[in-house]
Amino acid sequence: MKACFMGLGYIGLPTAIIAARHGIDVTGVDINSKVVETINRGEIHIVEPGLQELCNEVVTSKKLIATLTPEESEVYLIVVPTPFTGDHEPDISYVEAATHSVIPFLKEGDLYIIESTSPVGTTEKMANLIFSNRPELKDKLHIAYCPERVLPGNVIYELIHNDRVIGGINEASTQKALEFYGCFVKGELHKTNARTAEMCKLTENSSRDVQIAFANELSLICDKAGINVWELIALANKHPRVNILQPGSGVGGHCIAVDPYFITSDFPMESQIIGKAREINNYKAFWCAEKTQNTIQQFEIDHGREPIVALMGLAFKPNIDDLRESPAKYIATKVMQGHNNGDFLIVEPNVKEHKVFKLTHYKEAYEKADIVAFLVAHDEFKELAWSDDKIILDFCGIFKR
Ligand code: SAJ
Repeated sequence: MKACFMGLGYIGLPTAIIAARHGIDVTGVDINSKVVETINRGEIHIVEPGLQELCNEVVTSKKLIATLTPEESEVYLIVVPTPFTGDHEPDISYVEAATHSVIPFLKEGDLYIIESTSPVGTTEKMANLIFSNRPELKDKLHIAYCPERVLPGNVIYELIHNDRVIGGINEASTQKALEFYGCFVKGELHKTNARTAEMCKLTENSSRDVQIAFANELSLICDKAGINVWELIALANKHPRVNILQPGSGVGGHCIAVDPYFITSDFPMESQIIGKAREINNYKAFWCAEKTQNTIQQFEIDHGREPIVALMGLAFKPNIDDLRESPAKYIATKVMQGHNNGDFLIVEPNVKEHKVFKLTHYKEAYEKADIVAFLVAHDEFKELAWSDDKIILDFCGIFKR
């Protein structure tokens, strides 16, 4: 079987590699020539444990070949980004562009799958685009939507073992896509229609966003009420049917902080909780920045000098090097505005160098600082001992005090 993967990013590349390892002849297409060259050397341009070795293996055996343009195949997968515009409207132009470029290659019996997170109705829209360009293929193609749900850092395992939701534009399409994923997925494959599969992906990430917003809202209430939110949540979670997540410095990354907008932009009146959760999680980062700034001002009043401030963590979540859409990075930038760079010790143990932030080792920063703001709950930070001599702003539960 020949498959053409459009997009070799955080999801497209690992999926292409796993498919190739399971005997499929994969053409991997990316618009970035550097990405194509890197992969064809058997190397990878993303950080994902274990992937480098597998890439080298499938490139050496010629099961995966990266190119800049698609090639005739039996299966076409669209795995490109779907960002949002400044108004929080989904931007499906990459999906459209990738679809346009495979249209000339499509033939009777082929399977076209979208994996990119997409607003409800995108698969039907792309089907119409294909058939308006190739009317002779109407009812002769299989078209389906199948979202990925892997967690960065554990992608290889989850790609194979997670259950998948597969929704075709008709029963035959669903069945054909199911057979394709059956080649390399060991998790269960659940059949539905394309619209439900699209909404399912948006629902999963919105559900997590809403649950985190609940924890973040509690943290704001507890701060005012003089209650330790970590103790409160641990106690509430002793109830057999309560399972509250952890508050933090906001919600980041390219998925949970983005996908809910794909619902709120199409269903603004109906998506009240989903919309409010986005606001709360965004506000939490703003609140952490303000709290840090106020603490700095108070220190100056109390001590008649500027404090040394340690900002602990820049990544969008614990124990990764990914700074995309990171609330910690936003907080650091906002807090440092109008200040001398030298007053701040910026820490990110998972990154060696940063072009904007001068990084300091976490132990040195913690030791030297008058004020310490924990922005990300990296494992390293949990080894530090509580110090009564410092002002500690524990936004993500390092000491849970
Ligand atoms: N966070 C909290 N408190 C928590 C849990 C998370 O503040 O209790 C924050 C994190 O610090 C981070 C953000 O939420 O800023 C998102 O992190 P995450 O670990 O919840 O999720 P992602 O963005 O790495 O991956 C999610 C996953 N989706 C769900 O768990 C429903 C993953 O399975 C998806 O494949 C991925 O989005 C995606 O690509 O859509």
